[in-house]
Amino acid sequence: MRCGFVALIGAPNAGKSTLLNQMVGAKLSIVSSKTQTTRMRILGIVMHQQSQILLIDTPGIFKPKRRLDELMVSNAWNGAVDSDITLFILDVHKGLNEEIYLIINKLKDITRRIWLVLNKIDKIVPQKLLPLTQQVNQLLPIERNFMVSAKKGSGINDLLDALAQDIPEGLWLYPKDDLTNLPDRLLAAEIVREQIFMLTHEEIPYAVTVETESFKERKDHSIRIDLVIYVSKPNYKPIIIGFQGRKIRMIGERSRKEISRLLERSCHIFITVKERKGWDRENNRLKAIGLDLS
Ligand SMILES: Nc1nc2c(ncn2[C@@H]2O[C@H](COP(=O)(O)OP(=O)(O)OP(=O)(O)O)[C@@H](O)[C@H]2O)c(=O)[nH]1
Ligand SMILES: [Mg+2]
Repeated sequence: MRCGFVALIGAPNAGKSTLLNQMVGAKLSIVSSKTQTTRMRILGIVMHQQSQILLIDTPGIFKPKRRLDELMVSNAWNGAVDSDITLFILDVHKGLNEEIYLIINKLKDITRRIWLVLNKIDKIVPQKLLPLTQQVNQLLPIERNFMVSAKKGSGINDLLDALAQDIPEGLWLYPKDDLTNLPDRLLAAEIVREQIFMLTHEEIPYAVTVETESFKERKDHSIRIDLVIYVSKPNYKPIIIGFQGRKIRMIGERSRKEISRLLERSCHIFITVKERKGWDRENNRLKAIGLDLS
């Protein structure tokens, strides 16, 4: 029996959450085409052979500007420090840039076992992969190299086989059928936040947080979930609500379908939008989205 923590570290948008979902086989971590989608650490549990692989998806590493950003980045690095193996996820289409060099330099200090995962290989010609692998290997003590397409699912099984064989021996920490330790109320709020990332633009997704206010099972076993979307400025409220409430209805309807699928239950979703200036500096709001403030 083996059990170990494996952190997914990389730049924003590298495909970490897509990779976690693909490895777990369930949509646990939200994904969008925008950067800085993931805000907290998400645990995904994979049973592979006789191993329990505990994957930690982390926020992308970027230059923090506000307190929320700083906490996102420190939560990501803590994920790497706590892990047995760190997967360094690199978007091959973007290649190396200043942002990546900063991550590489910090990864060196963490002195953990680092595996390189070149992602989005479906987007470039195969001839470019080897030079990129060599470049990164010259800069970091990489133990193993993998080439995957998290979106298409290619290369994932090889990565899982290798992790299953290499994580430390030990008892499983979670029941073998569990997929995550995240409470359903947090997963529900994240799915609503994902819809906001998909349906709004520019600064709006970053000015928003979502919390579940109540989560109740009804007599017919369906679930009623009341959520609140906090926006940092009053003029963002009508944008989220949309003309005649169309946007918020769309957010609610799409979220309902996703949450029902994830929880395998029929769900009823009620969303309120509230202005809350400075929510991104409030400890309680930051804790509510799963960030570790210490
Ligand atoms: N073509 C292609 N697109 C991918 C692949 N993996 C991820 N993507 C896309 O890349 C974008 C970002 O994916 P995410 O999984 O949200 O990236 P992330 O690294 O978790 O991003 P942050 O949470 O912001 O740090 C999404 O539009 C994905 O669909 C891949 O293998 N191939
Ligand atoms: Mg992510």
